[in-house]
Amino acid sequence: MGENIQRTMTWQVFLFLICFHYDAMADEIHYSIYEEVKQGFVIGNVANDLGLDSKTLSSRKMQIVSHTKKQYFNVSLANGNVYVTDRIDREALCGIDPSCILNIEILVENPVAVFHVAIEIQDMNDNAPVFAKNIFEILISESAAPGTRFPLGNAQDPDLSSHSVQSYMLSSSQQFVLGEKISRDGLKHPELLLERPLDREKQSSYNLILTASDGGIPIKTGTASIKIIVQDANDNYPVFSQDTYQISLHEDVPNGFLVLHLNASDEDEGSNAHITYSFNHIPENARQNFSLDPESGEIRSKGALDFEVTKNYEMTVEAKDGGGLVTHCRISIQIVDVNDNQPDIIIKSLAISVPEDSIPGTLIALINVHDEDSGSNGAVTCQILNRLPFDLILTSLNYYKLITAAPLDREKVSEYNIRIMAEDDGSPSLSTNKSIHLVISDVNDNPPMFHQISYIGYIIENNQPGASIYGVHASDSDFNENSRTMYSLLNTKIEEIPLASYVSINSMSGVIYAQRSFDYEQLREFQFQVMAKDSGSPPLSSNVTVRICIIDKNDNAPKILYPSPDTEGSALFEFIPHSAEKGYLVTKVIAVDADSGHNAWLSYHLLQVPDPSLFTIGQQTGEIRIGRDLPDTESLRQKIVVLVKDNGVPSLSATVTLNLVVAETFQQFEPEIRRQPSHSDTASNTTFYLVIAIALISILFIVTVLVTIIYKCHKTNTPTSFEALSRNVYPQFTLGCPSEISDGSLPFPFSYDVCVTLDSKQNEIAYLKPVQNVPTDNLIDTDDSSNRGDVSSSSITQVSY
Ligand SMILES: *[C@@H]1O[C@H](CO)[C@@H](O)[C@H](O)[C@H]1NC(C)=O
Ligand SMILES: *[C@@H]1O[C@H](CO)[C@@H](O)[C@H](O)[C@H]1NC(C)=O
Ligand SMILES: *[C@@H]1O[C@H](CO)[C@@H](O)[C@H](O)[C@H]1NC(C)=O
Ligand SMILES: *[C@@H]1O[C@H](CO)[C@@H](O)[C@H](O)[C@H]1NC(C)=O
Ligand SMILES: CC(=O)N[C@H]1CO[C@H](CO)[C@@H](O)[C@@H]1O
Repeated sequence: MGENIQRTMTWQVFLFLICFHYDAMADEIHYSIYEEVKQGFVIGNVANDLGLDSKTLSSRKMQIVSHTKKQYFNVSLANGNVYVTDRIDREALCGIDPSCILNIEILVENPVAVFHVAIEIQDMNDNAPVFAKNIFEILISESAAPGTRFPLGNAQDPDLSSHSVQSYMLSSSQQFVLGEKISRDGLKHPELLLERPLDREKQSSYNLILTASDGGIPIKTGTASIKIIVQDANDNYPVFSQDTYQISLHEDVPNGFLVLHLNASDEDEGSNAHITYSFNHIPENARQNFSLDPESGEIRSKGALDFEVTKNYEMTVEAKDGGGLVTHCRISIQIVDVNDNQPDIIIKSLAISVPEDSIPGTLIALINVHDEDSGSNGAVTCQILNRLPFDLILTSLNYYKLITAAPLDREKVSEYNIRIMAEDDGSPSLSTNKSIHLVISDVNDNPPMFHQISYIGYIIENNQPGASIYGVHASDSDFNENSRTMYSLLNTKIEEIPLASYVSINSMSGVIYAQRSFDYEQLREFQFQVMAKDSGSPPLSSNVTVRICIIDKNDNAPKILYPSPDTEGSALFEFIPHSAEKGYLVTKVIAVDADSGHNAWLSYHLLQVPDPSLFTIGQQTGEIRIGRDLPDTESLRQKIVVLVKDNGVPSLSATVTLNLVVAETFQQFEPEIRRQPSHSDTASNTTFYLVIAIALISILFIVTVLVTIIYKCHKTNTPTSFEALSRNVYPQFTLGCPSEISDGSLPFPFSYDVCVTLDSKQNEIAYLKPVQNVPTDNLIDTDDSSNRGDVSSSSITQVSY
């Protein structure tokens, strides 16, 4: 059939459907129905349309023969209606074929006839557009340029032409619009069109809805969601939180101290955001003292920091992400001073010693104090710790002068340890101590000093020339040469004889030697000056008086003055009158001894006497008296010998012979005298004058002695020695020699002061008096050491006449 015919037929069926018109001109019946009509829908009445009698339909066994598997139609034998028995889906039967016709045959018997019926199935919009997937995922790099297109999947609609997909729509988005591409076969393909640039860091994904619509009435739509994932591009630099980091760091931070934790951020992701750190520009000293962890970005201190060496460090750190983008930051580390340095004391110049006569203010040392720290940690003050006669004076910044503050005296303190402390102002403050040892050098400011104001030395007479008498000693508190003492005698004269002929002195030891043998009876004492002079420059000296006392020795025998021993031979006659009674003083023997003390203490004894009872002699007085009444003999001539001895050890003695004549008158015994042989007249004349002279001299002597004794006794009477004793006043050692030292038997320490008078009634008066003991230690041990024993066992007796 041609196209025209087909169109005509379509028209006819259409008309038929409206007016159930049967086209008799053809033996083929056309029906047209919409798909998806409900069961029981009456398509048409074939009996009428075929011109068959409806009453005969069942008898003629009318039936439908269908070639499809499924039976979509049946026919009613009662009235000839054709019904739809099953759902008819045009898309299932015919797909996208635009014309869909089901051919069935109607069979009748009696007579057998076959009628062809064509049933055209009309399309209805029963399908919505459908996308292949519910969710489309699209990965787009954020660096994609605007205008880039990304194809989306098509939606499918099995309905025909206008009932199929007509248009697409995209949910609104700033970045994306819907574009479409029409393929050669005329199909519309939706596309995603990037309108604005993407930034993953702002929005990393988008969710859009794509809607497909068909052309039916009502329109049916299908949707799919589109998930757009923005893929990262390394478009971000690492960023530090600051461009410059200012850090203050105490210099005493421990090794490994976390100085700074760098945390650069990178908005990219993955390796593009993986940052590693490194030093970009760093001076060598900072590299030694700081370490940087490339991964964590931690800057830590390394080793010991020292403000005094480096005060600040500058460095640049770079952060680099995995994509190679780099950012720098600057780090400035200020080291903060900590009081970790002790002050230093430097002695710039030091006098090892200063003379003791330095005036106050003399410079001893120049001291420099120094502290490595800064600020108050380095401000140092200096002081002397111990109390000494020194001062510290600040002269200029950090320089001190150590000067003397008071007069010095080497003899009191010969050296000083000056302890100086320097202390800084930090908190806590640190200090340093230093000792300066200062020696005070000697100046000859002390003369040699004798230990006593004066000295007394003793020597026993008749000494050996050259014997040592005594030693003086002076000490000098200065040092060395200034204390080396030399002794010398000051030149004086003793009784017109130079001192040098008496004594000499050892200039080194101060021992005084006798230069001659002394005689107590000539010289009892003498004194001179000894000078001790040191060897300083100028030398200093001091003088002392030395008195040498010569000690008596019993070297003189008593000398009988009366009766004169010169007339020995023609012995002296003493006349005793007959009338003399018992106790009559016949005569008095007078003797003297040149020695003194015991050595001069004389006693008188009758040595030879014919009748011992007739005469007695006073032992001390030497008075010869008549012991009993004289016998009545006419005349009596007696010759007696008197012994005078002193008390020395050994004692010395002298004798004198006396002729005693008892007569009535002098004439009576004159012949006795005449009987004496005479040498000549002239000789007897001379003897006579001599006797007169001696008698005169004796009287003169007796008078003198008497006067002297009376005077002396009167004087010694005044200070009673018992008084002195009871007051416990011992006489001080005075510069006086005892008159005599001998080993008599008088009890020590008292001595007798004996007054002898010619007057027998006055007798002997003795006073006890404390003795001036001879200091035996004043006697120097000498060659003739026997002297010492003599002296030490001696006591002193002072005897005056
Ligand atoms: C035709 O089919 C309809 C529906 O299935 C049914 O109701 C009817 O009885 C059938 N008629 C005949 C003659 O088979
Ligand atoms: C670095 O900074 C980021 C964001 O500021 C933070 O999440 C992270 O914990 C920091 N890292 C360290 C080690 O401080
Ligand atoms: C220095 O001496 C003072 C006083 O005796 C003392 O307090 C200080 O600790 C000393 N300093 C040192 C470093 O020994
Ligand atoms: C000691 O005596 C000498 C001589 O007389 C004299 O020059 C000197 O000054 C005296 N010294 C003293 C300390 O008196
Ligand atoms: C490793 C080390 O300690 N290096 C130096 C650190 O800084 C001080 C003072 O600046 C130097 O003395 C060290 O040598």
